[in-house]
Amino acid sequence: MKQRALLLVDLQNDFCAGGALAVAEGDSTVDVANVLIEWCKARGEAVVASQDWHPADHGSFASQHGVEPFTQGELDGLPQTFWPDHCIQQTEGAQLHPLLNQKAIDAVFQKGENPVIDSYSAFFDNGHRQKTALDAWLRHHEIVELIVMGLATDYCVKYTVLDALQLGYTVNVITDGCRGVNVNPQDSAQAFMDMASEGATLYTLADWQETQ
Ligand code: VGL
Ligand code: ZN
Repeated sequence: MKQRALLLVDLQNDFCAGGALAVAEGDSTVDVANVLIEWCKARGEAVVASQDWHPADHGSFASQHGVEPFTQGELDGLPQTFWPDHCIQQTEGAQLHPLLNQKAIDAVFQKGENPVIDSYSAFFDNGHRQKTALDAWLRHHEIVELIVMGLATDYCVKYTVLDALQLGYTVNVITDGCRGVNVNPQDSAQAFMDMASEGATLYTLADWQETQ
């Protein structure tokens, strides 16, 4: 049987209620994650997570440039949205959500450590210059199909899914396990359309459980 893994994207305190870059209803994704974790574990499938993990002086932070959060600029020659300081290494905000069933996670892959470039995808930085260990880990475990959900729909989920498709994985996205930043109101809807048009299959959790 082909091997499958659940990939939980950035289910961290700073993207949830009270966090530095809180996403509306971000916390609601944790219940979906815990259901999927049980579902995957019951089938012997792997569970992995990504973690946004920035140094305090990360170049994606508006504070480093003297500009307001959510403004647009450039970083390392790439267009960049400047964010509030978030997911700083070793801080509470960078920790995975306390209600997430973390014991069940087989491996966590950190990203965004390099201060001069942002890293939305769990696989590569935004310039595709450096790769995390995630692809090698998945290949080592002969995983060819992913179930992806997490935060945020319009940034880290979207770019993780697009890279996974380019790397050749079959990708299923659980839409109600995702929430977006929505700098523009339609960003999450557009992100789901982009993922689907590149080849991802979209499911609600209920659809997924019914059809698999
Ligand atoms: C994210 C903005 C900045 C995300 C991370 O996890 O989607 N978004 N850093
Ligand atoms: Zn970040």
